[in-house]
Amino acid sequence: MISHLSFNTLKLLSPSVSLKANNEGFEFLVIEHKQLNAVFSLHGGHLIHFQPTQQQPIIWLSKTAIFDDKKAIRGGVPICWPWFGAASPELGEGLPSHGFARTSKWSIGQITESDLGIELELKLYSSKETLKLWPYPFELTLKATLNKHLKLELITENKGDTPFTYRSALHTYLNISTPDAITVSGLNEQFYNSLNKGQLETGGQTLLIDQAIDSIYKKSNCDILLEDKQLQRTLTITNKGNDSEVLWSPWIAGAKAFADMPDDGYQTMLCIESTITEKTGQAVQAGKKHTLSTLIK
Ligand code: TA6
Repeated sequence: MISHLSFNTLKLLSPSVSLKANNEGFEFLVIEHKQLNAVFSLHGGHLIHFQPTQQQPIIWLSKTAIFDDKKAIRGGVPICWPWFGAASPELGEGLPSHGFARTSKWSIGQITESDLGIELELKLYSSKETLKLWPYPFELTLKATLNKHLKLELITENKGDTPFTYRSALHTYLNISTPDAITVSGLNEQFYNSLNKGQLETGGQTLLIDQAIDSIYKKSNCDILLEDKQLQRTLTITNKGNDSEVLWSPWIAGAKAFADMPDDGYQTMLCIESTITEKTGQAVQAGKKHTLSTLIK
């Protein structure tokens, strides 16, 4: 999944965590622990690989993902924040889709490890650049708890003196064997179909993947299950702090249209995202925090 990437070690931060750089100098946290392997890009605060020991990778990464300081990396878990999709018009023109967090340089926070796994934080702070895009002081923390399971908590702290609202996605690209081997269950029956003018539609609680999908499901009141008959595994996804879940597959035409995804890339990925997509957004009072999370077991 990431064997095509090569890194040079810069610094050992903890027995299982190294700071490394690729040949272009972009920095990554590389975790090699007896329970798991994982890689985070500091560009975007972006988990690009997670594989529990003796298991198949959980997270998918495009083999043709572009690593530069402008583009969001195709695959992994992009951090869409402080908006989802297009920015609201009052914020101005020409703002990046899915917010600026996934194309910003994050810094390394706390790292703790034990025999059971790793807990680490990546941080993004408001700056004069971000204040031009979004006029609110903030502190954003991605807290990752890595063991046999993957838990990501995106903690938004309002560092200003006025409330703000945000929308967001932990835009998780999951690794699958092939679309016809998988079944998704546990979804809310109602979803907004972005491929049909955002119309509210009713679907079954179980979904087969046999065409392009871009659906914003109302929040499920139970875990979402991704069964993969060929990999002989069922992933259990528990989302908190979200108001919806997004399912996305670009399918054949979408994959072909992406320069950073192989034409057959759609066959081995499915996005199941923990999201805040309601028009009203999630309010965060001055000095307070809100957490959006996803737990994949
Ligand atoms: O989460 C689904 C979605 O909003 C789709 O509409 C599609 O745009 C996808 O995200 C990927 O967006 P990106 O900007 O990463 O190409």
